[in-house]
Amino acid sequence: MNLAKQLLSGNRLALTRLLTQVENDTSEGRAALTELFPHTGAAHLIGVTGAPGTGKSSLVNQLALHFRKQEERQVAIVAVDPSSPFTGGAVLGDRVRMRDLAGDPGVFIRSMASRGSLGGLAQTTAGLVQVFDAAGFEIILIETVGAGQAEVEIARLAQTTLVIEAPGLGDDIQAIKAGILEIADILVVNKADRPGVENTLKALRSALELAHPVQHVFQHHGVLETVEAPEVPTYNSWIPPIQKTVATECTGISELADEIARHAEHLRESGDWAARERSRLGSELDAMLQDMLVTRFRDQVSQSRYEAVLDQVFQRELAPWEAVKMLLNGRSQ
Ligand SMILES: Nc1nc2c(ncn2[C@@H]2O[C@H](COP(=O)(O)OP(=O)(O)OP(=O)(O)O)[C@@H](O)[C@H]2O)c(=O)[nH]1
Ligand SMILES: [Mg+2]
Repeated sequence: MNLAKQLLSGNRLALTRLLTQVENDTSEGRAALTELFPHTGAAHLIGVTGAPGTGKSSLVNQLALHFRKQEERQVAIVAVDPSSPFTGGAVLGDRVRMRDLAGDPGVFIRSMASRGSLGGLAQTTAGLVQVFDAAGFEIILIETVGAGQAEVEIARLAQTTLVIEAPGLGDDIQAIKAGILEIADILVVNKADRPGVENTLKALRSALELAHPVQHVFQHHGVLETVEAPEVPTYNSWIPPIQKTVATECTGISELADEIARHAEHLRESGDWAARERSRLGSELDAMLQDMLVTRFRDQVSQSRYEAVLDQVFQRELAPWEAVKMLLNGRSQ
């Protein structure tokens, strides 16, 4: 029996081995992903991102415990270790902190060292997630650090993305960079036991106001109850809620889990679940097509011919558009 079949029959050793194959992008790994693909699509993927040290791993740990104990769901955790040298020790730290979950066969934790290109990282993460999904894990938590391009790409994988903030990262949340609110479905202010929580909340609320119609946010967060109903239809809009937590004391965790469930329900009711899935698969296909076409093209055009054409462009004898046309037409020569 091949690894994919073993995995589908519930073999945990096959799971570990397959994850390694996929991480190393071996041909066996690719073949297995192809075989497993029809068995994917059932899991709820939850991305967890935020600045270093905001408590992402602690939160992921608590959420996993919650989903295990309160909802008896199978939980997988993919911790994508950042390429950042500052948090180099995080994986080990994470493992230690994850010990609450050790020995529970309903939880599987995989830390992934990031190596290679950013695009490769997103692709590898997607592969690991597919393996977990096919293996029957209902909840897949994906932890990434920061809000760079790689995190945004990885967040696109998830149906629900949590952005974690914590007080004391700077006077007024220098951590809220452009783009991070765009990927947030739920904002979490962790370390709510620390001084400065109110400032963090305030900064987040005003950032949200900029991103969404003012009345919505005020109404949603109950700051102003008497604001007139907005003209904009609300049935399809989601305002990211802000949830306070203390991961080290398990405060706010079940409320956070409720918000996650509410978001999943919203996605399903509004049709966004399917729309996101389709658009994500579309970008995956596009990326693969581009890869394949470039590889195929490179296989067919010799380096010397390519250099010769580039020379002509450099000498201004050929415009780039003409050059591309020539190279493409020359493929069959
Ligand atoms: N006071 C307080 N400390 C917390 C809380 N949550 C996490 N911490 C502590 O903050 C530190 C960092 O927590 P992690 O969970 O490793 O944070 P992280 O965001 O995963 O860190 P990186 O993966 O390195 O970016 C640890 O010492 C935690 O014990 C909290 O709610 N309150
Ligand atoms: Mg961490």
